[in-house]
Amino acid sequence: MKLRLYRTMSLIRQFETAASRLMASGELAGFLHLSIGQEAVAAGVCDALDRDDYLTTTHRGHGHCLAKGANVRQMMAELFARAGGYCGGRSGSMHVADPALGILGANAIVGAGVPIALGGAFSAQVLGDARIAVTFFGEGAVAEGVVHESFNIAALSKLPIVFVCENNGYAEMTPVETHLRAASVTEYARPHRMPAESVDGNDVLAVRDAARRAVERARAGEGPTLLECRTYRWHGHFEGDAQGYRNAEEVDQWRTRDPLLVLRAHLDGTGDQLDAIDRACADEVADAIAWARVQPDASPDSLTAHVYRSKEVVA
Ligand SMILES: Cc1ncc(C[n+]2csc(CCOP(=O)(O)OP(=O)(O)O)c2C)c(N)n1
Repeated sequence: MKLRLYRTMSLIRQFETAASRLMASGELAGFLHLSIGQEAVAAGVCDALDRDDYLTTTHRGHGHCLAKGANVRQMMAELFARAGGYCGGRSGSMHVADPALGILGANAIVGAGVPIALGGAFSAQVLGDARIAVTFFGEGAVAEGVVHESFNIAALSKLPIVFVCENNGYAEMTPVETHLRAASVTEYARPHRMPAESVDGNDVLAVRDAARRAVERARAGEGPTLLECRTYRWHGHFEGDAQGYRNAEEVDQWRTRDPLLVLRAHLDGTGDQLDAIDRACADEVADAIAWARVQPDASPDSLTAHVYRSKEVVA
């Protein structure tokens, strides 16, 4: 299990490091928000999920999708805006979806993925299937009303959902201390009588244990849990961000708590195996880039496909 968690984190690290390089060289267009440094949250939470559980994520969601099992080639092709990408090259980095894996979508509107996951949890409850929903959001989303409305509905209806706040200390350029009064996001669970936990988001084992507890509660019909994972992003808010709002010492300090190194410390004596995993993940990402590069561009003719659906009623 620990090696599996390491592999997931290594894959995310390699994928996003490559994406950063591709953006810097001008091969990728648009905005790119990376989660390098936060890999333990994606790996730990998704390890506690089943394949068809629902998931929504944010503008910083590559890691969550990969940890849920997304196809690396299709993820990369989507960043390249190719027709072979997850959404035919239309979504780019910020709106990847894969219904077959329960991934109901990444979402560039802060907080907007939360009620979508709520809908997934509601449908699971109504249909009586065993699925649960997980929604990732940043601490910046906690200032959005829709997040609190979702907490309220989930708690009242005991919906099978886990709210995962990935607290990386900044909402764009704004430090959390200046946009939230509470010392911990978990305080917002209290009025809803919703269980909450705050964990070290750079320790994948701690994240996984807390996620398992929350997932078990959801599956047992005991309702929602709020999980705060305290972590840090190494890169700017987006690639190219000048980062005038923080200093290099702060970033360096968090780099010493690299989630991959934290797990390596738990896996004493397996260095060679872990190095081999890193190499295999690098190869997988290199293969995905080579594949994406030769896919056709998304056709402008298909621009409005899937945007509007008329008449057809879903029973
Ligand atoms: C409703 C809405 N308001 C503002 C923005 C602009 N915006 C994009 S990302 C972001 C900050 C998000 O911070 P957080 O939720 O903590 O996520 P992080 O970027 O740290 O992962 C903001 C304000 C937006 N996309 N949507």
